[in-house]
Amino acid sequence: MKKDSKPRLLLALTLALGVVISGCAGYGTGGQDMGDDALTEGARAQFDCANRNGNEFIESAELVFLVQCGVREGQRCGDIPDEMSEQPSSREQFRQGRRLLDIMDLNKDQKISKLEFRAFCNSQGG
Ligand SMILES: [Ca+2]
Ligand SMILES: [Ca+2]
Repeated sequence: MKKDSKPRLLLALTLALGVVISGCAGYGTGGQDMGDDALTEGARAQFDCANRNGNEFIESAELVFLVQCGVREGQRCGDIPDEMSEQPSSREQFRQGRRLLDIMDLNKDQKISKLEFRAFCNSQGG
């Protein structure tokens, strides 16, 4: 459920990268998530919550999850709602998601990286 398609090239790349990374960072959780250090615990939880396919980005298809995971314009990062019951309508979630992409997507590649998410969280004061 994690990795999708594009097997070989990606695998080769990952392996090559892994060699480089394990060379200079022989510690940590052994995950592929470099850059996690950049996020506070709560913000990271929200990022992971929305990042359904487990890659390094929140893509446009995942924007509604970002909203469902409690990310709001003008609110501090880190609060995942306990219940999903008090969610805006799906149309509203979609609208807010697009708005969040607008705000966060600094390099305009239509997806939100962890760094962009961190920048957003910092600007929200948390
Ligand atoms: Ca993703
Ligand atoms: Ca981006």
